[in-house]
Amino acid sequence: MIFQSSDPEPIYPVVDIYHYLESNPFNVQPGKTVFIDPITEKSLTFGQFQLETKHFAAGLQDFYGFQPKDVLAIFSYNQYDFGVPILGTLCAGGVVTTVNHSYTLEEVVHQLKDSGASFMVTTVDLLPTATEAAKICGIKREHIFLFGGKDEAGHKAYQSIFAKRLAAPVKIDMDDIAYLCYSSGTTGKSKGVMLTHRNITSNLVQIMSYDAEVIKQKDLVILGFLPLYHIYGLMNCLHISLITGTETVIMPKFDLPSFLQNIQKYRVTNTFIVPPVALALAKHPMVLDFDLTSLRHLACGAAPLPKDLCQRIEERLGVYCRQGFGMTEASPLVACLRPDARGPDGSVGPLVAGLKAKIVDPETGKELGVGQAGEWLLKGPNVMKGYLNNVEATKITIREDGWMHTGDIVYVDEKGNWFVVDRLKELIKYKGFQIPAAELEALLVTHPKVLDAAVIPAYDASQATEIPRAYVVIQEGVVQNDELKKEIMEFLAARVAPHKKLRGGVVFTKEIPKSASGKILRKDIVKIDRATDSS
Ligand code: 4UU
Repeated sequence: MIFQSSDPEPIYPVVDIYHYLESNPFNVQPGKTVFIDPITEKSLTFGQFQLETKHFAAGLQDFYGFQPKDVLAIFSYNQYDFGVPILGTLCAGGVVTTVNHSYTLEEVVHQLKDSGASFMVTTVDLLPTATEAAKICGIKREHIFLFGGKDEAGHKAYQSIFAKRLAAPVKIDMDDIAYLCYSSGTTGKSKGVMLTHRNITSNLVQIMSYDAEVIKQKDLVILGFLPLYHIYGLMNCLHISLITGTETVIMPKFDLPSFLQNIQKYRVTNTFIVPPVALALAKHPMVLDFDLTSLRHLACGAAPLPKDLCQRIEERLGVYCRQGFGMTEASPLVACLRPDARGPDGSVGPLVAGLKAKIVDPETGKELGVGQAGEWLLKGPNVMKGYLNNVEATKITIREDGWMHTGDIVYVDEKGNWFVVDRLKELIKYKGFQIPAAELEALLVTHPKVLDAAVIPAYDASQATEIPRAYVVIQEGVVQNDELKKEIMEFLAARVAPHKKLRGGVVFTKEIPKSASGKILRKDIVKIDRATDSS
């Protein structure tokens, strides 16, 4: 049985991302502010944004020989002008890969190498990691530019390479890659998700078609604190802002007091949150110290939202918080509750228009119907082209029949509202950030005292988030005590970005259960863990 939205199939753009975004708001309101830095109060209007992207694109071409399909990496925390080098690169026919700014050297190297990046924009404080990684990956020193507006430490600000001329249009095919966002998908290490111009522009139209009621309101202000390197922030706090002409306040990173202060100061109407922020809005006493009456629209996604939180937020703030479901591989929005109609508690809402879905039994592949839980399969113009340089992983995820396997277990009710009940894939989500279990396992077994390891999601209700917990088999004769647990946690912490730390702790075990083919039987460990977890 194939499920789809009851809304008509949207009319998709047939122009590349840059020209699609440019076709709408820039020319209409060139003087309107689009991005604001709440700390320095620096801002960009649409007109400035449009000019700067084109000067940057021309600078890349004229002074650095930038060619279509060249890859530029953005390795930075949020900046109010984050979008300039990104859209500039797309305008020049290039590809953008966005790198998590908290990554370790090894993690950055993995992404730069894998994506084939030959240019980078970063910040002064990230330069030690950026330059070291660039050296290892063969990226020229002079190809590393800076955010912050100043030439520093021998590197040019990206504004310093602006050409006098504006870039001329480059021929771009709709199926050319625009973004390489990294995701672990259903299994293994993080992989380059190839998102094309068609994927992104289609999802923009899909989002806008169900959110038409919201977009019509011309006086909106978005607060963007989600990391812009991740597809959730990249789409909602950058592309949507540009296409809808919405003023957007870009926070460098999240902290609760600044978040609340910014809503009050800028009379923010819309913000996109993750479950731990929903928890704070529902329960934290500090929330009541601020005037949040400007808020009209709250959307929450990236990880499961505990059921009662939306109701508590509405009781407290008078704002309906609707849940959405996205994934990098779907560019990203798959389903979301409507702004104008209440969905059932705990649901991620109906599918976006133009996206088809099936539910299949993960064991037998048999198609299931309404009310039956199984793996969510998707097909539509927003589904990725595949994983870069990884035919195997692509084949496992997008099967021959064209259906993409999400690795999520869901069911749908008779009204077309979807519910996520479990995750089949290895992925663990800490506050919405991806933690590939296989990556941590591979590192753990390099510890001299660890024989074998499996990492599973535990849950921390006090923060409304999953946390990774390691089950480890220790070498014979080694004393197993709290000291050793600490040693293993510190060993891992020194090798991964902070969000991947073993916050769920270490559990000693005699054996890691595995299938005949050697696959870790994670579900069996999770079952034991849930039965014994007293935390
Ligand atoms: C249970 O998390 C994202 C994208 C999130 C997003 C984007 C645009 C949310 C709303 C929006 O408007 O992408 P990834 O690739 O980091 O992680 C994808 C995985 C999913 O497969 C699922 O396992 O994150 C999990 N996930 C959720 N799980 C995402 N949203 C939800 C959710 N409930 N609401």
